[in-house]
Amino acid sequence: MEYKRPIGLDIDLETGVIPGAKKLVRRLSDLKGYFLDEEAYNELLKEDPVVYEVYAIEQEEKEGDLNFATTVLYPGKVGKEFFFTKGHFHAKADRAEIYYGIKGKGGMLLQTPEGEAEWIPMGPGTVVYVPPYWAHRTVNTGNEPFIFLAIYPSDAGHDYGSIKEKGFSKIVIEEDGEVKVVDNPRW
Ligand code: S6P
Ligand code: ZN
Repeated sequence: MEYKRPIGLDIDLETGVIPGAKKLVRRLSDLKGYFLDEEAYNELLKEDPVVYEVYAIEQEEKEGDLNFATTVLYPGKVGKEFFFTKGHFHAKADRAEIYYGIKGKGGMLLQTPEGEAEWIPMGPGTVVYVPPYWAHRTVNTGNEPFIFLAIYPSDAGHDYGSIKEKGFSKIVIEEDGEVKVVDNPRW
């Protein structure tokens, strides 16, 4: 049997960069239809800022193997809503995941297929267990990049469809200078 080689890498804890990783960039224009305030979205689209970057070390989609990736989620808002990642179920919906907070401040919105949502605040050192079947989206509620590591089965895949259409049942906004998790009026 031919064995794969082990990997040991140092994540840059200031920037979130994983050396040799595949880099993915998501700009505001990649998130069309995701934010509630369309006027604010179109205004900010003139600048089309980078909302987040992902640095991933991925294996073939085989049962038993693991991928890992850092995400650098930039600070910002569209109207009252904080910048977030698209959010997804796993294509193999029963695949779980672990997140680990590295830098900055934010949190994770999780949601069952029936729409029951949960919010978990995250900072450096926070570990979050994403159970099978829960969709997950991270949100930057701070003023600096929110950086975290995700470790997930290499055959998990991404299912963006239903979140793109309906979003989460909760949204994370700034109101009166406070971070609030409130019902999504469009849900
Ligand atoms: C993969 C894991 C993360 C996200 C990344 C970007 O299962 O959950 O690496 O892919 O945070 O989020 P999204 O929702 O655009 O894939
Ligand atoms: Zn995931």
